Amino acid sequence: MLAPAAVLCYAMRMNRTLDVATSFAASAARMGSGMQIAPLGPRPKKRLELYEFEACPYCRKVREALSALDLEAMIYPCPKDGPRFRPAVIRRGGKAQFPFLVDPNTGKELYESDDIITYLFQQYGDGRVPLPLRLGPVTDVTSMLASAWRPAFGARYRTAKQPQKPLELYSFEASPFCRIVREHLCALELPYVLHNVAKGSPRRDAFVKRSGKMMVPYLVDPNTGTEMFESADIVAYLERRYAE
Ligand SMILES: N[C@@H](CCC(=O)N[C@@H](CS)C(=O)NCC(=O)O)C(=O)O
Repeated sequence: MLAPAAVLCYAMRMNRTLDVATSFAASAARMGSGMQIAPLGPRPKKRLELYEFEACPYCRKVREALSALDLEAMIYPCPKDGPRFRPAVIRRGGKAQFPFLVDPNTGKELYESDDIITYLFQQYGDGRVPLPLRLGPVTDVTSMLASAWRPAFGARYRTAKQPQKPLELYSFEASPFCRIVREHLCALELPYVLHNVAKGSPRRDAFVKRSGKMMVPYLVDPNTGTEMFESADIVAYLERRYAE
């Protein structure tokens, strides 16, 4: 017998409205955390690196912090059974636990979402962690609820061709449309530069100059010269170009 979660996932693949609605529900569970920037501190010279997977509620908390702090990151997706970046985390940190943050500016390598979040706000914010990220069990439970709306997406590896150069995604964590794209990047284990452009981001002007309008998700694939808006089109492109 099919589990209810599997039935829901199958229905979502068939129905774009349901797909978007559940992604909205995931963002709503976190009350829009990761939509707006927080007070910013010093900017890192080198890009941060985050090993994570989309369905992991602890990883979501860290991605919300990156959006709030207007930080770019090199994202190494680590879906279950992923052959590339999971082993890299074990080699580097000693265990398969996610999220795992590497900050090449300070040499810090951290597990534990709360430790990572505190570190990021101390280093790159004003030291104060925003309320939605410092409510302990409430933060964790709402982040789990967000994942629960889309249980099977962005969790498991699907065989894919690897790009020579990492892709780039303009996004912010609370956007339900960005989530749909991140789920596919994650399942296909495609590494990407995450450009956060949450509301209030000083990067928005440069983004609009490049893309022509303020809308996310926006995917750049330097391997093919492709640049595109629209989550459904981006997903179709990723499937066509990289899924095997
Ligand atoms: N207390 C840790 C919990 C992290 C955690 O349990 N992560 C899960 C994913 S949600 C994990 O790494 N599981 C091992 C795996 O996916 O193989 C934190 O807040 O970072």
